[in-house]
Amino acid sequence: MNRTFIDHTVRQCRNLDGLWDFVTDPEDMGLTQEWQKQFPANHGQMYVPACWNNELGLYDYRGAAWYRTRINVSGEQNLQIIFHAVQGFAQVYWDGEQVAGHFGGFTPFSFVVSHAVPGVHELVIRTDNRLGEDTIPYHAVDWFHYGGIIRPVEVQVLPDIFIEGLKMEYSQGSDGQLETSCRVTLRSLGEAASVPVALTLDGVTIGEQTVGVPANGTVHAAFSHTLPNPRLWDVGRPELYMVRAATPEDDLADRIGFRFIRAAEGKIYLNGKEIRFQGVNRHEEHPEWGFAFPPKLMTKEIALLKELGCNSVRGSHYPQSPYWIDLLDENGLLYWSEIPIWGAHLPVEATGNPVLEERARTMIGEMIRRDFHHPCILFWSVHNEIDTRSQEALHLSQSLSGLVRELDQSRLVAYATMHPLTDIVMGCFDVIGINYYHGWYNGKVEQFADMLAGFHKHAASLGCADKPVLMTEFGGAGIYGDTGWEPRLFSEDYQAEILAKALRIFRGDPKLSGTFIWQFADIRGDLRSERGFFRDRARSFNNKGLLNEYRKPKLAYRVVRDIYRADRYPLTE
Ligand code: ADA
Repeated sequence: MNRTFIDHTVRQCRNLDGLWDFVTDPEDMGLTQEWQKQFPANHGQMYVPACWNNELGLYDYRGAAWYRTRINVSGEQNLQIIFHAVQGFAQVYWDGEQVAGHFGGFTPFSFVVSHAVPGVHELVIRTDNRLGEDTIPYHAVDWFHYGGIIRPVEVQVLPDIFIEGLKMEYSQGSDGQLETSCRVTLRSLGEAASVPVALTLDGVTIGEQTVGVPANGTVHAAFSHTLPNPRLWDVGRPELYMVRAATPEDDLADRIGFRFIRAAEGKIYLNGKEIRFQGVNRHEEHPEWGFAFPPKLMTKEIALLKELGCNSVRGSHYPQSPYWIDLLDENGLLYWSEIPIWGAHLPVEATGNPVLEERARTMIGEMIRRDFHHPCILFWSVHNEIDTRSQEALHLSQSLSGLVRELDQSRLVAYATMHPLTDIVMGCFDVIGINYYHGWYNGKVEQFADMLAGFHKHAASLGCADKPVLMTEFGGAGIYGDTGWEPRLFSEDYQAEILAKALRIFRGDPKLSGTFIWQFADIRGDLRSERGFFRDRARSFNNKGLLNEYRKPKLAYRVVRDIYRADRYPLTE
């Protein structure tokens, strides 16, 4: 399942889940030997979607790997093949010819085969999950960098005139109604033609027009509609609508929620009501599935978040599954979405690399295009812990925040800094996130009060006192099961103590709009650092989860639950 709802009822779609032919290419011979034309006979098999690292013998394989499957086309057909996410740099071949390429691991890409002839066709993909100086993320990153086709590959049969896209925007009318405008993009794979297009909202027709589509071209059709008495989406009140475009031969549906976000005077308002965030950071990772995270476990995680008393989640640090974000929409939980510029070990000169900037701009475009209609997403965040004291970071922040504002004026532009007292980029953003680990990496947890006082002073000196600020990361490690009578480093007791003391300070600061604890669950990771204060990744995991990697609660989960559920922030229920 790619979504929690059906996005096509007319168009034929199916996922190519299952065993594909598979072979690693550690010597990088496949391109010169043209494996796309002559797949190695000694290949094995790999499940799609999956991470190859979860298979025997491939745990820490980083490099190129090749996949092959076959698609039987019965009659002449137009096909669209969608890769919902492939880790790394991917090159795609159809019957031996390259038809697509994509960089990055968490956003979809696709290609169309126009008028495929009947018979068996070969789909081959080469992907390389190595990270380097100008990859996103940079090669030093604090999670286990899996490889593979981590989300479904989908085949769709298209008519000659098909619906390529749907984008609905909306604004508040003078007396509570909504003014909606929807752009439907149609594309022709053959002759020019005129097609009738109907647009519905929850099954009610809100627009009909006949649209002329040029031969082998695309056209945008605009629909506007006033929606009286809209049911606004809100925390704990997941009011959702299905918007659907249809022609006699095709259809495309997406789900939308209507709500209004505003940042002003240091606060964040949702539908005019101040929101204070009670959140956690969530990696979409599990030791047995890697990044190929099973939908069943996502539903359990929603339950664990609501049990914890959360009203929000930060998707650290990359675009997460559409299915997951659908669940957040359906449960009235707020969401912070970001691209994976993980900057704690990113050198300043790499921050200024134009290749990195261009790749980041592409990823931002793909993230926003894919997730534009999700009401739960309030923030688009463009980088995490780059050196925001540098001119390079300022240039990158201006470029990326500017792009987000071009693409989407309905959400807040954010970032997370680990230099709150010396940051020079905060003026580019609507919301400031602070990642700081007093009580773990440095100092005592009580020092958070001074850090915040210093930050507010620094923000005011930059003319940014009116920008809302969130603690987007803080915490410490607790090894699951390590409990005792004294709060030792790495004990569950000490982890719980840090969080209880930090939350008391943060929730007492009226200038803070909320907290995202680092982190929801333990994740694999073996980032090393020579810096004395850096706590190593015991057992090759990042152990700062409130839950262990199998989603079993530590003492910290119970302590945070008592705090998050005690106050009457707008909770989900
Ligand atoms: C940083 C980073 C996280 C994680 C965390 C930690 O804040 O953003 O991804 O690495 O530190 O555990 O140290």
